[in-house]
Amino acid sequence: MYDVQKVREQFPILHQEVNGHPLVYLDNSATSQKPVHVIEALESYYKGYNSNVHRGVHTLGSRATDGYEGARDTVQSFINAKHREEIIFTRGTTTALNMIASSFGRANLSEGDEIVLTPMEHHSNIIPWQQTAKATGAVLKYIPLQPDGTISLSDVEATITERTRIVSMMHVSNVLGTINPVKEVGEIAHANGAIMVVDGAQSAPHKKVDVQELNCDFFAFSAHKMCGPTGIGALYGKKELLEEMEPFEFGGEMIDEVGLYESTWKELPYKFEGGTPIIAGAIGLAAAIDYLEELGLHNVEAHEKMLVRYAMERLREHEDVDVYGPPADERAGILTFNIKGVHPHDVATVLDSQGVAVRAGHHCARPLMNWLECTATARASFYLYNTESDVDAFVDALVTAKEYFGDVYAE
Ligand code: 7TS
Repeated sequence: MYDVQKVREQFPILHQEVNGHPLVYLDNSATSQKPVHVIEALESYYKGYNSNVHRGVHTLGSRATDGYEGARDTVQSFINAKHREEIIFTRGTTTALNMIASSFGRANLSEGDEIVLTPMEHHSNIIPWQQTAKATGAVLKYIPLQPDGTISLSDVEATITERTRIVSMMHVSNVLGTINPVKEVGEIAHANGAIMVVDGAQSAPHKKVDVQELNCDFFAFSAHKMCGPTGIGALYGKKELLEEMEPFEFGGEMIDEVGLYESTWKELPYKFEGGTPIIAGAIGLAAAIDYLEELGLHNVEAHEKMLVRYAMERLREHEDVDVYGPPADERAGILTFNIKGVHPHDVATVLDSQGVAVRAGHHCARPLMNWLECTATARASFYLYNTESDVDAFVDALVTAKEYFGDVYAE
């Protein structure tokens, strides 16, 4: 295990007061904070070797290229991809999922083919598939949710058929914290001739991911949720699938030959990285991965499990707080809740007045909100630098919110 106080020293942003209280940052599922190691990696790139990549013979250009391509190696080993060219840098999870839906989906789906999703997906794993379904005549099917917000493999078996071409599912729910059995779902998908796409936005930052072990066909994640910068993420795809896909964006950097009427593309991974790539972002992502690996993802996962267990235990005393999703031992460090009769935006506003940052809203998961039969929820999400005293501050602030709204409603 690591020393969480030492870890906190590495995150300058955490050491401030917000509204007269020490900041308690519990909005990590939206984005995480950045350690000095990552901030310094970005600074040293911009101060010392900022240059475009893959082109010049000059020294700064070579250093930038080494940084950028080295980052690809770092991501490859982080998720244990078999080949480095299976790692495509993208703007983030959203872009990666759009690339799959567009480049793979449109080329491989026809009338009546099925795309299987779950109702707990983030909008970025629903809308691209809706668009692809409209363009190809494919149909969307949803694996139903159990009352605790999990899925059962027998429902997966019943939903996936021989007409299913694509199964796309989040690894960990950004709302309920549900951990989906994506390996087992992938086995069922493959047995029916479908591919398995995993949205790893909420898993890669928090647990060890091995794409060969999961045997998924595509895996997407974002750097900003794992101590890295915004504007970069990665798409992993099995080489044989990426090779048969058309590029998603066309222009500089991704071409081989260009004529007036016809052009050809570079080999993987470059055919998917049109334009000047996200150089600083990739360098920042690699620094974030180094940082996470030094702490150990198993330790990060265990730390967050401890926090969510403690938070759920403390909330058990409060019968007027509804917590959604599976039991503490079966979920990631995400806790979505409502105080009965109080709008979650009001809850989040009172929490903010106590220095506690949580998210309120639909969390880009409107179909899941419909399933929960509420329009919005509040959400506390933990990361490697949160502490038990953050949980205490959160619960104390909730009590303040309850008292405040109890008084308001009593008037
Ligand atoms: N998939 C999941 C499961 C997510 O949680 C998110 C972002 C995305 C995809 C999209 O990632 P992006 O980096 O491309 O934006 N989730 C959230 C959230 O829960 N609150 O703010 C963003």
